[in-house]
Amino acid sequence: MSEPWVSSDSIRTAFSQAMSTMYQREVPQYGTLLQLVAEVNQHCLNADPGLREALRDRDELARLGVERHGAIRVGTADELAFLRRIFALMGMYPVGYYDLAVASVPVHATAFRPIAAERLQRNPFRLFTSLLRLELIDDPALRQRAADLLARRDIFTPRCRELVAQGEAQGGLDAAQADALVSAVLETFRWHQHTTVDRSTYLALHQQHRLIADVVCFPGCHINHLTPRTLDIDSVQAQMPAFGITPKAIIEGPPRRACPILLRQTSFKALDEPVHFTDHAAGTHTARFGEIEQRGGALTAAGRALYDRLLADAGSLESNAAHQAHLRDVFRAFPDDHAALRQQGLAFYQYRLTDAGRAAPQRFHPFADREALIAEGLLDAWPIVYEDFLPVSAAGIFQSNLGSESGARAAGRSSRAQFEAALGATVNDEIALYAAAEADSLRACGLLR
Ligand code: OOG
Ligand code: NI
Repeated sequence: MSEPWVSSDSIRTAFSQAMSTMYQREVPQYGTLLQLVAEVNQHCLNADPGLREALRDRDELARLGVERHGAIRVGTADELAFLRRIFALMGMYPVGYYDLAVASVPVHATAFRPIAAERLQRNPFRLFTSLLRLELIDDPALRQRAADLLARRDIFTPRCRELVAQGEAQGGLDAAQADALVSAVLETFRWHQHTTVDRSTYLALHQQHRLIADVVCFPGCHINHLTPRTLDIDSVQAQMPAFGITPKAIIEGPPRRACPILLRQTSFKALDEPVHFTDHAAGTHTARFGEIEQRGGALTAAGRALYDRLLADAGSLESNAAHQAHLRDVFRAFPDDHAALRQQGLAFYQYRLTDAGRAAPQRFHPFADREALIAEGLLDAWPIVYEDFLPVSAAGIFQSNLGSESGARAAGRSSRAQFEAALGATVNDEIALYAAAEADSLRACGLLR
């Protein structure tokens, strides 16, 4: 029997394409960044036929050009919880908890993303979604003012609310409803030149923290960046100025490595955009930017602990060249070949039988020596791509747009339980997801019971 409903994958794809088109129109520099990334990716593929083959072999080539992620920021539990319901219809679920208060940014966050490997394969789009922590505003009058403004707004259209309820009741959306949902959601994420406050309220909130003004003073939660994937982030960073784009000072995340791990990111500075206040005063607001990312392998809890320790030891230097050189030094302590990463249990891998392996089924059993099978060409191991975010990097991205890139990365109190209460659900544990994907692949090879 054929399902009357459109698949959540195709709603997510339509949504991410519509967001990309809208954002290129709203932020023309983002279109330029996309062009630069496409050129660099093409260059990498031409220069390295082995890489092209490996990507094609894993069905990665076709999705190389599509956006990987975007980010939004909301103000209330109701907004966050309703977003969760919208994204569920698009096959995106909350994964991970990110506390940015540790970096003096008054938000905590999750990423709504596909979970199953084949869903990520169809379309990997995800949204980093932050919730403002009003309790971190110390002036009580201003905190109340912000809460009142948030209580008064509805960032979702009535049609959007209706479609989500319908989708949940039916267990899906038909083609016309899916189109209507995408259009309705765009309305929430588009840019609004007209703020909901007078100039002095904006300035007071802005002075408390620029992010608070960004979340509280608008009728929607504008998408603040989109992020394509690049095969060579160092090259894009170096070429940005020639394309009229000013990059943030340093590339966040681990250094360039033979075996890339986790996630490297850089962005261009947010634009000053004209806005209008309710008292007819005019001003500018700085929120929206463009970002690129290069993803490597997912790390186990042990690998992640090593990464966090080395990153904390390294600190961050002013110039990108000096920072990267220093990182490369510090990260000598992180093994950089796949066999070592596997044997020391630092990274997750996807296993599969080679043709020769399929011809020797007796070699595959739970006690088999995996590394020997790999060495003999019977077993293929490929790093599982890290699909999540990094709190220190996210803080660096936030801060580059708050004008304080070297801002203190002080400790604060984390409140995952409070975030989950607002969300109305628990967030998935990303490490458990990678571990399950690795275990599934081993089981399919007969290497695990
Ligand atoms: C989100 C910043 C975090 C990333 O890629 O780490 C982020 C924001 O600025 O709202 O998107
Ligand atoms: Ni981002």
